[in-house]
Amino acid sequence: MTKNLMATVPSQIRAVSGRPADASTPMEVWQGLSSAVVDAIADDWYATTRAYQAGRMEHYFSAEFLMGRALLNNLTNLGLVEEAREAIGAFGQNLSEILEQEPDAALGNGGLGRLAACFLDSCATLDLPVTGYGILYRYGLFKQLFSDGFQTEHPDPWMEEGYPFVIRREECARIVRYNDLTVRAVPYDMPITGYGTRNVGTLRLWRAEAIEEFDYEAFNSQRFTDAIVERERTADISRVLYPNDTTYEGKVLRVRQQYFFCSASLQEIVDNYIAHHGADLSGFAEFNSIQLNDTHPVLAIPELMRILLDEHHLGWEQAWEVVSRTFAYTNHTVLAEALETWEISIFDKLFPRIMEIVREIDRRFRDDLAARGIDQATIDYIAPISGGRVHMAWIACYASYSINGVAALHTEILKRDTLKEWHAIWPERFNNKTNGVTPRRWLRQCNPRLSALLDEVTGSDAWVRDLSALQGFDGAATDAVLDRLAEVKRANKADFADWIKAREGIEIDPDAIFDVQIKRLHEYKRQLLNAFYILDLYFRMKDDPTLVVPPRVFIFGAKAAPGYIRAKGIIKLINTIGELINNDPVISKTLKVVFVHNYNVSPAEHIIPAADVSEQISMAGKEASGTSNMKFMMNGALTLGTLDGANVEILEAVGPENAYIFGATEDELPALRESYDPAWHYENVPGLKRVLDALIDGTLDDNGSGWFADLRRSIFEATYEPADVYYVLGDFAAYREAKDRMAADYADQRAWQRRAWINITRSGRFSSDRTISDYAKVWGISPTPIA
Ligand code: DL6
Repeated sequence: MTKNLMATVPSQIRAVSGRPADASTPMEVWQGLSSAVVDAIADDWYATTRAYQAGRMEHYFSAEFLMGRALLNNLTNLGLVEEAREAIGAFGQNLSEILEQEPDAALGNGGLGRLAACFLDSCATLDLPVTGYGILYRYGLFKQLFSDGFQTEHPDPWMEEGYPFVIRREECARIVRYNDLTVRAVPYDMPITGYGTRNVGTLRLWRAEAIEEFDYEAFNSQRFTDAIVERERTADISRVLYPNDTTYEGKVLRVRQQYFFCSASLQEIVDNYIAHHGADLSGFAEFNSIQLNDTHPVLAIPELMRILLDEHHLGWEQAWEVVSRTFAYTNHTVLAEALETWEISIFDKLFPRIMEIVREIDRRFRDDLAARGIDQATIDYIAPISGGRVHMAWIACYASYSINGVAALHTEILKRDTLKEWHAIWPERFNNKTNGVTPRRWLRQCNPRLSALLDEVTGSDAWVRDLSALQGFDGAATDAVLDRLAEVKRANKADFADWIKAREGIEIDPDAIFDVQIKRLHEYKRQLLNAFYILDLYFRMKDDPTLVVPPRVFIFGAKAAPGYIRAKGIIKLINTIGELINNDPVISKTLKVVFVHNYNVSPAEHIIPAADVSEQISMAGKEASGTSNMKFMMNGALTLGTLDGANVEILEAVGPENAYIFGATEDELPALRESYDPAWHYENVPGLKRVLDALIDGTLDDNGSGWFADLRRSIFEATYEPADVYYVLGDFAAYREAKDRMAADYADQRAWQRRAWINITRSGRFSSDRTISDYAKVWGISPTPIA
């Protein structure tokens, strides 16, 4: 393979650019090198596909795959980084620069989509027969810029310049039929390499195309608009991730998207079953299982029923038996969006036959539950159809043989609360699968210095495939190793400071504490609590110039949903606090605030290896799991967090002396809330009055938007939610104490490094290899190595 790459890179570049490699642009070199990688794995990819198709397979259905960049990930997995460096160095190019040419494949929003990407990496590494199915969105998640500190959104045409890591499979195209439209679903396959294996898995992404390129007759008759209208209506289906669904038409488009990839994928899976196991579909579930990544792919349930009933003529009971042994469902949030529902009229409009099947599922469900003695109110609440809407989560719970949450606490909340009616009837379906992240991308690839240290200390790279092996090296933290660890972090921070200077124009001190909160902007994640702390610290320093404050850089990265005004208000607030602090000639010597614009997978790869502190401060009970908490831990940052999601398990793994945990717990909150009065906290908790008043007294300028006053109102006034619904003021004192203590502790660098080391060595259970090995038991699949 090595020889291959060296030999093929120049010709692949020539094929892309039409010029010799040394006269090609960096983008062309990226494309040529990427094509050479795909070429190098092509035979193994084909062999893996063949091997998997013959046996039992898992199919991972997800509306999101937040893949990030592919080239370095593949080179890392294949052990080809040095060869690639050499191959392009031969004509004067620099690998790091070439890698920066690659756009992020931002085909997801956040945690759920990135989790799907980590899972594919683990499946490939573990030789597991798993294929991902989703949509090839033409535009990834919007590009975020700041204008006067306000988020602005811009299109992200990520593959417009050509993207060698997807291969169009024209011969595998399918037809997807709606009542009002028939489209072609054309698959684009992305190879998924694993570490230390020849197996290459597949992510199959469908693109919607018109059956005919355009209406030639209309075009010839000078009706140019008519000629292209149908084509554009079809292209809309795979144009954007999560179209704005505040309008009815937007909702119709979302449902169309969901059906689109479910239908195309199922057609292929059924055809593959027939090709290998014959036309009797009653045995389908022996060879196939489908994981529903949240409710977005739940339409696959009635669609598989339709295929079995109408195209393969199984009886209802027989078809339902197959379906209910095929699907497994993961819930990713306890927030309202977990319970996705759609107006019946949308289903009637798009696919009356699917709606007919859903009605029949609903009728039988009601009979089934009544026969089990369930009361009518419960039946009405959890029925697939109620209140004129189709309830996707309820269909998923009814049809799935397995239902899981994504961290222990989250699964308990599902059983006790969100899905309690289901748990009461089918407790055996429920299980927990705590999330994990791939140590290939999130340590090996993004932190080569720490990787090299781990190789050295452990004596090999075996930890890359078995992260739990690091635990045996808890005691290896000699002074010499801790010195090296400190050097690694210092060098990563210096690199990061350069990157920030170039990207955001802000100078930061690599010796300051890098305190990081990177995640989607949502009120429950409480970026506002962090902002209040920073502002309070600023006021404390202004009031008392003798106050000893360790130098700190507060780093944020977050996109807010375009229609989520309050979240956008929090972004504006953080940027405004940043302006105030970064421009203060005295305070800016000690504090800096950096909001990394357009936060995505590749910025995370720069940020995480440089972090000292991992902010995981959601209100307890609201963050299903979190995964950045795991990435930080693996890279030696200490968690400052609430007992929420997977933080609970991180704390269990590292022990209380190696993390900073604060705030109300999930079981304390209901009682605390009963007597909770934000106004009391405002008056009595040190620091809060000044901070909250700064939102309206002219200290901070929101450019006349009124957004800061709205944030303040959300704290004091109950509207459709209770005042301060996420308990920001309630947890402020505990947060301030923990964060101040943490900053003071940082001064003892040796003790800090020792705790960082424990975080790294105990991160094994947060590898997605562990998560996927757990899922593999539910899926009933086993490793299928090709060599
Ligand atoms: O399970 C992946 C990820 C969790 O780590 C986060 O805690 C959770 O917020 C996120 N959930 C979503 C919501 N999706 N829906 N629907 O992204 O999932």
